[in-house]
Amino acid sequence: MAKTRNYDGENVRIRPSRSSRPRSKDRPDYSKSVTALVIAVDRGRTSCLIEASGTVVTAMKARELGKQSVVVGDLVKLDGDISGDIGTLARVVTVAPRKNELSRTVDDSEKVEKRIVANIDQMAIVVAAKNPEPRHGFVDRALVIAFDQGIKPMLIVTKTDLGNGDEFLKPYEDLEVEIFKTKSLNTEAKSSLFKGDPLKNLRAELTGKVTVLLGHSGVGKSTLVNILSKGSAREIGEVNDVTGRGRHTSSSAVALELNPGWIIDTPGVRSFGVAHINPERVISSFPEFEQVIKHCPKNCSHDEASCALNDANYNKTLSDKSKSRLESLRRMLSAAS
Ligand SMILES: Nc1nc2c(ncn2[C@@H]2O[C@H](COP(=O)(O)OP(=O)(O)OP(=O)(O)O)[C@@H](O)[C@H]2O)c(=O)[nH]1
Ligand SMILES: [Mg+2]
Repeated sequence: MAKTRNYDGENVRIRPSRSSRPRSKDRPDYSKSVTALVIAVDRGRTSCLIEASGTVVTAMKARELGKQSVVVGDLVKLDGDISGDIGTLARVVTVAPRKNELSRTVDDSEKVEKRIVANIDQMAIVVAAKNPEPRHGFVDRALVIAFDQGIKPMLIVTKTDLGNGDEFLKPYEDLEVEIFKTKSLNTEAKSSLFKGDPLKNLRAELTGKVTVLLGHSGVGKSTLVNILSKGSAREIGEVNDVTGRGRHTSSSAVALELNPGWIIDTPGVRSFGVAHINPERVISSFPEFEQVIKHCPKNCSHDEASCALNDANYNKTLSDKSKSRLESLRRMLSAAS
């Protein structure tokens, strides 16, 4: 075990209080610690993959990290027992700066946000064509977050054996967001209806990337990852017949290997935190409107009558596609406010 704390000997029962912790110049040297990828977090325990050796190590956050969160997708440094043997516990001693992160709101007042994943390349927003019913509000909020964080979004419509989802998808057709449809995933493995690989296009899009699946409970995220990732056995839950809602079967996020690439299954989210969205970053995903927005009043929210985007003459010049995209942009900006 690396030499980390000289006060933690077997005979010492009382740990020094926080205030008497060693000052930074005396802190342990972590330069020899090992880099790992966090692939699961469950009640304070993290599963970390040491990519160089393929070992999965269970670790706890070191006290020195304080309030710093450790989430799936984080690149961390591990110290202590990194053998990965059953019963051993390593320590997460540092978390590398994140390129992006997603959080969900914990309570209905939407004040408390809990980080769920970090360092992702793509966001797959999963809705079911039916059971549970898809909701535009959810998709719009997820899209806003993706655009704000610079994460490529895509839409996956599951359960298209129960409905085609076309009506629901209309507002997203002109967004240049890829849409994938899946059906009868729950019976696919047994069904002889499926010749070849019905998920071929989706697999191609996911290969070599880190993709997070986000969606309401019961839309079929875990069902999907079980098919996409060999060796995954995520538990699957029924949708309640009376309420039409899922049962929140998955309780924590888990990254599963795609070889190459990762897919992250998350628990069904009710809502996202959109409090810190930067409208300018969202608009930058719609470059055709950047020019006209320069004529907006100072500090324009782009959700007000005097916004340049509302100019009647300007709107007359727009193609049908641009009109539809502008409508989407507006919906997203108001979803974020
Ligand atoms: N008809 C139909 N049912 C499906 C399909 N995919 C999944 N299901 C069913 O939908 C239900 C919910 O699936 P899960 O995979 O547990 O859903 P989830 O999104 O992981 O839910 P949470 O973990 O609660 O967030 C299960 O009964 C699945 O069998 C599909 O393509 N068609
Ligand atoms: Mg699940």
